[in-house]
Amino acid sequence: ALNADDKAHIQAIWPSVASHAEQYGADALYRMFLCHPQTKTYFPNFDFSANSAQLKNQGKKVLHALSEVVKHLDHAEATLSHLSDLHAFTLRVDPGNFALLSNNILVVIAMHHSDKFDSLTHQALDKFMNYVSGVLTSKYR
Ligand code: ZNH
Repeated sequence: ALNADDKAHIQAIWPSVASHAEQYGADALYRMFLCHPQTKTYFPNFDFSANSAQLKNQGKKVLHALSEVVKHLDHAEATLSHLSDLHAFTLRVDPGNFALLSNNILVVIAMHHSDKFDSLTHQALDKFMNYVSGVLTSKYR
């Protein structure tokens, strides 16, 4: 679970991320699709080209969901309950794919904020993405 230090590191860097939600989200998805083409299968009829309107739209949704969790770090399950149902029951995304997107989100944040991305922030964000992924895949059976 996230400790007080993790939470402090996440909250310290997150405003820099949230103010570029659409761009960072779209970039992270673009890189995930590029490096792991199998993840494209969940998005039929999708425009995977860099900066496409669909990439931006989906990227913004994903990052906004993460921002909501950052606002309620002690209540992630409740905050993500609807998305947890959606991913488990409707989308049925292979749980392994969450780590792929998570890593690409970290890469994009690190590229843009290398000054703030020290090792403890890296660790905290990694734990955060693991935590969110765990909640989003908790209803699978
Ligand atoms: Zn997901 C959707 C989030 C991961 C796939 N997503 C979605 C949304 C959101 C999210 C917010 C929207 C919803 C509504 O609209 O209601 N995701 C998310 C997050 C994460 C994720 C936060 C992590 C962390 N996903 C994921 C993955 C995948 C996915 C990994 C695969 C690969 N999603 C998806 C899909 C969808 C979604 C397919 C649907 C889309 C449409 O509809 O268009």
